[in-house]
Amino acid sequence: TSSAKPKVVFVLGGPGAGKGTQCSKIVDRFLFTHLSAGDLLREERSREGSEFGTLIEDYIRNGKIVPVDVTCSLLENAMKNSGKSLFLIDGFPRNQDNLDGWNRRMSEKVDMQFVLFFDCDDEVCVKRCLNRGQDGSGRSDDNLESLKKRIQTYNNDSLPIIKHFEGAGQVKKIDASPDADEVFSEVERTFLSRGF
Ligand code: UP5
Ligand code: MG
Repeated sequence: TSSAKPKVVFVLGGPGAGKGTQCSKIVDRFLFTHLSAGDLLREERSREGSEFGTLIEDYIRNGKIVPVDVTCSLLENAMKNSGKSLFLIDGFPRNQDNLDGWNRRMSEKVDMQFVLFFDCDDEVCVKRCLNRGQDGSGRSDDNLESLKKRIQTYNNDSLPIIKHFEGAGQVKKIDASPDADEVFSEVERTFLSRGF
């Protein structure tokens, strides 16, 4: 039956909008498992014997979006291996290729609940990522050159996907510019009101 399918919430928003920060707060408060597509790609990049390591590093450094089959396989495996059934999918789908691949491979296997969209000005996003880089994130894309490309990719490729979900009435938009606790209070209300 459909109720036996895993439930998925897509968590979207610009680079540095606070997707990861809010997802860890959601996990502390609700019964969700957090799967960050970016984290899974960074893990795969450094996995010994991975055939995708070089490709992933090139895409990430240049703010380009990795071909969907790579990302979708990582997400599907992570879902299976977790043994869990309630997922936050953070940072995916972020372009049409991602959405098409997901629809082809996964949409029948899960129940997508809604899209949590963290809305934040580009300047705030860039500043947060640069600060994180200066604090020693170790991320090869937390520099101004990569960030310009990440923001451009977000505006050109990812926002249209969010618009697509908005048109289908599936988006809960949250102002991501206040401090993280204030953002979370709205996030918490959102999940509570949906019965989680
Ligand atoms: N911070 C967070 N919230 C704050 C707040 N309210 N006020 C002040 N500061 C706040 O936060 C970023 C920084 O801001 C942190 O220092 C935090 O303390 C602070 P974070 O929660 O990490 O934001 P997040 O939105 O998760 O930012 P992230 O940099 O992870 O977003 P991206 O979407 O850019 O990164 P991701 O890891 O998802 O993807 C990286 C790259 O992987 C992509 O550019 C792409 O090349 C590749 N990728 C794919 O190809 N396909 C995918 O499906 C996914 C990724
Ligand atoms: Mg993140």
